[in-house]
Amino acid sequence: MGKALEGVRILDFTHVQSGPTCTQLLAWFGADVIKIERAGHGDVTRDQLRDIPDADSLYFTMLNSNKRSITLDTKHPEGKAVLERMIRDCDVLVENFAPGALDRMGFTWEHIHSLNPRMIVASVKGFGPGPYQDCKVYENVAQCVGGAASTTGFDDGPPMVTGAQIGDSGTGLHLALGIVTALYQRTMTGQGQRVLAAMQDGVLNLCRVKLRDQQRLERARVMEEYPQFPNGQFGDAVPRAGNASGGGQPGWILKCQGWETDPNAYIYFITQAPVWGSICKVIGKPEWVEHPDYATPRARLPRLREIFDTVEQWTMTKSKFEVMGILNEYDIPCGPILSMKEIAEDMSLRETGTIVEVDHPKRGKYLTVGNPIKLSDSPTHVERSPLLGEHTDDVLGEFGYSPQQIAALREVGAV
Ligand code: CAO
Repeated sequence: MGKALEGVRILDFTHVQSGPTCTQLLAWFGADVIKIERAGHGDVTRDQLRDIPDADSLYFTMLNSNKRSITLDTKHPEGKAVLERMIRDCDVLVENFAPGALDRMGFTWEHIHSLNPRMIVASVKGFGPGPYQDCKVYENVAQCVGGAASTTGFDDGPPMVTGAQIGDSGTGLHLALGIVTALYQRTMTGQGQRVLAAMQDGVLNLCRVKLRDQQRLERARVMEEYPQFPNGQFGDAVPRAGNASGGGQPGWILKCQGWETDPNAYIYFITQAPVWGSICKVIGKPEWVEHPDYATPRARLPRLREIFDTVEQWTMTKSKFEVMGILNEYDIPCGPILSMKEIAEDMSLRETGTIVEVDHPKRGKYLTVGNPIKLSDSPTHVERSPLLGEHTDDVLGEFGYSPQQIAALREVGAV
């Protein structure tokens, strides 16, 4: 079976996390992703957070599957010439350098476009055009400036960042969508274009429910589904909502059996309106079904604390998986808090290819997250990440360089 992006050639100048997430996805969909790295160093994550001496880190290997690696000094005159030749023959250039770095290398949009008018140039930057456009940005900076940190955590605590890499991997996803969209438009226009995914914008896109709430707060001064209602104070900005749900169905994290010693013995419980009767039955409160203080979602809003405390008295008598089993029988939405250990050992995720075991010549076997997007006619086979410069000779050969010419480029330090 073929792959969706077969025939698309990508020059991958990405490093760290945001850009590599994007190009890894494109590689999984069948694009030929050629990662261009600095000789001797490569992507800085190759040796960050290393768990095995001298072997590429999990940080790197889990973000660079299915790519080929070449080393090229793009500041060397002969390296520039190689890059120009590659640009003429590729479809997309992806980069997440600090602002201006590609221009400083001499590869402005105008120059790239003149070499290959069909080329799409895709960039991750911290901010879009404006006062902060020149700033370097990492994951947690993006979470802070995109509205995630101010709205995450508990009301009586400081702003908090989340473990989900919404700034980096989230922006990589946005960029990948921009690239395939530009490829689609190119089929009609024949022209490449620039694609920009700013990390602040990507995080804000994922936080749009909080911008919704900002406007609701300005109009109503309170938000009844927030834990601050009815007892706490609302200020003039969206407060941190603890574990309250971001939607219209109230939810909270509740203790389960073993919570005293197991930090993950908890379950997310949602009091979804259509199954309120079942919830009352399961937790042993049949009188709440008709009681005017509890019967409707509106009546329940000022009593959510009491309701969740009561549900918790029931969840604490069972393990989180027992609770889930019972609630599923009644179609009551819930989610056990799974530890990374439990996820890593979950065989159903292995069967779907969401978690994959890969073999690597230097590190041996390791687990990685496979393609979370499943296409019925474009299967993903996750392959290990490349060693630094592993494919330099092969790739340069494909772009017309003879072994002698490659040796000469190596001699002068261009590759
Ligand atoms: N040959 C020659 N030079 C190369 C090269 C190559 N193959 N690859 C990279 N370089 C050079 C760049 O041209 C740049 O040189 P100048 O500073 O002289 O222009 C230099 O390497 C460093 O690149 P950088 O500025 O991108 O790297 P940094 O470590 O200083 O900054 C980061 C890292 C992530 C903060 C910055 O790249 C950035 O803000 N990127 C955009 C936002 C982003 O993606 N952030 C997410 C990172 S993951 O949390």
